[in-house]
Amino acid sequence: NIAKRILKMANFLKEGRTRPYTVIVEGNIGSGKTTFLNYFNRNKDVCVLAEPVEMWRDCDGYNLLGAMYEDPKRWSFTFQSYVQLTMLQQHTKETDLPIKLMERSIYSARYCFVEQLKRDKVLSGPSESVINAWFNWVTSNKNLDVDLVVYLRTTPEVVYERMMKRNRAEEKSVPLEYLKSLHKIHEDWLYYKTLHHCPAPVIILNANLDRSNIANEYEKCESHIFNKEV
Ligand code: DGT
Repeated sequence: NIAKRILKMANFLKEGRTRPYTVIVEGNIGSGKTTFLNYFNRNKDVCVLAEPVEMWRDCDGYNLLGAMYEDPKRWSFTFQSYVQLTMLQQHTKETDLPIKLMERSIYSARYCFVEQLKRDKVLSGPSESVINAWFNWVTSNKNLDVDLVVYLRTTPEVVYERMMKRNRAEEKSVPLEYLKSLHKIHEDWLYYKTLHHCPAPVIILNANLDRSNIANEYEKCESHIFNKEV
């Protein structure tokens, strides 16, 4: 075990990395990203960055997540701008640990959610252009590279049931149709790779499994994360 650790560190130093080996965890709403992160939280080599949902619920006292679901036409641009900022903060957050594990990314915010808002004609043309201009600038001028994508693949009906069960106040009115549509976008982006650009190699896990059976699936990607190879 110690030898493995030393080897890993040596590889890390050899690569002369200026940033940690970065893994992003993607998947539909309710696909189990938080559970996945918690599983790896116990490892002392991993800096785990959960999604800043709490910040979205309280930006100077404003619940932007709630506002976005209540009146998407009015608030999606505001919400998306803040999501993009908080994701940028996560991507650029410094750590001395060799591995960084992030819940979602600036990429899924743009490639999945902004895409969805565009398809639903919720974002106006000018609003979309401003979001895109920011996205294009930061992704070209800052190092937001990732090394691995873990795609928690689910079916919309399963995640809809989970979402209803967890009963987050803001998500009460989210229909199954929305999850179906987001599912398709995730599939096209990370499974079929026909939509936008995939920022790193992808590992696909069956995240329909319930909590008692999911550990085996998680173990599948443990070696990819810790040996840092795909
Ligand atoms: P998990 O652990 O897989 O159950 O993850 P969730 O469902 O807690 O996390 P996530 O990112 O799928 O979604 C949290 C809430 O925030 C959910 O209502 C969707 C929403 N959300 C996340 N990112 C964006 C975004 O960029 N745009 C929009 N419109 N909504 C977003």
